[in-house]
Amino acid sequence: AAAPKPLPAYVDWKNAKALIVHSNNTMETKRSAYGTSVITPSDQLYVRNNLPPPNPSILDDRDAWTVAIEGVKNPRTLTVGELKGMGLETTAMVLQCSGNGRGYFPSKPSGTLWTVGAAGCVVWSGVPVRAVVEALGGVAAGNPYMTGTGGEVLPEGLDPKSIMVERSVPTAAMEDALLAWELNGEPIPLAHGGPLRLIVPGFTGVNSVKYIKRLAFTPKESDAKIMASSYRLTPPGEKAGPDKPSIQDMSVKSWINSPLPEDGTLKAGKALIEGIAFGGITAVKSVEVSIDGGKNWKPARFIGPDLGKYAWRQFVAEVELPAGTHTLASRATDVKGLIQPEARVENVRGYNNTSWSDHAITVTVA
Ligand code: MSS
Repeated sequence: AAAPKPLPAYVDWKNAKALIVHSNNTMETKRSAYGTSVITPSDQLYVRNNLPPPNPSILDDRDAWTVAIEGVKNPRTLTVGELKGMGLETTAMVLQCSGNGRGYFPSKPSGTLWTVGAAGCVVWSGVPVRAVVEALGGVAAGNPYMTGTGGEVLPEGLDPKSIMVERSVPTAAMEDALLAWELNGEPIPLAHGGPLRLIVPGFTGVNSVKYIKRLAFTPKESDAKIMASSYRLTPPGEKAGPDKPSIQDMSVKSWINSPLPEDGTLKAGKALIEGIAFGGITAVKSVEVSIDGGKNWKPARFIGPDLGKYAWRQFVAEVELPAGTHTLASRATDVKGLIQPEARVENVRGYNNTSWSDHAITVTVA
């Protein structure tokens, strides 16, 4: 087998043993590394950059970083130092790439073939966007979108719209959104968007724009490629474009982290099935497990603290495993009663895979 790729320099502080390095800009957490203590340590958290990260010197004076707030009654450019005096909130949430689970699409869509690891449950601290907006007189009329622009310096000679990271979400999402400077108790590392990141809880990762330079309330969605045609739920054979649904809020999902096939042959008898479950834009209510590929289900029990509706819950279920080969699956339900589906929704780029069947695992017991 080929030697694992080494960690790129900007993430040399990460735990290499817990990560699968796909490329310089894409690394996922190993399924076996999630543990059972709810929070994903920053050094095990996945990384996904559409562009190479900015020069680390942007962290030299974090409080001096500026963000332009537009589309409010009194637009202003604010420093991180000023934002720190405007309000404070801490939110635990699932950060998950839109393409997490893409590796289970038989069509092998273009893009990173993540399995479960482009996701983590992390804690952000920052100022609520609604507090900033209120201080600047409120959203100016006629702006149904909140548009965040990343601070990467774009390579010359290319159409900026074709590469810039700029995403629009409904203005209503500002209610729970943060302009964050802290991740899991530390200043946000460069890889995760420091010095300042827009956090949109309940939405897929791409909507939480790193190195945010501009937060604008706008009459239209951004026409940058990453908004207009990328991250769209495009049915097979059709062409991506603004008419297709944008990948935004997440829905109910779960998966098992233990036991795993790489644990080798298990001993027949009592076994504990462990995993994680989350609701996405709503809270998760319950989760069930199956040891026969989804024919029969039994309830699992949540363990650990409940960190709010945007966080994931970890679960455990005690089962009896007879000798043989078993397909273990988990299936979550959210507070609205939506059940994690058996099948993925087929789409060209392999987004939003919540299929319990795709995430099932097969173990051998003797
Ligand atoms: N931001 C910016 N500025 N840039 C880039 O590239 N990416 C995205 C987000 N944000 C970006 C941003 C994505 S796409 C994702 S996922 C996320 O981010 C990730 O995160 P981390 O921290 O993990 O790396 Mo898919 O949906």
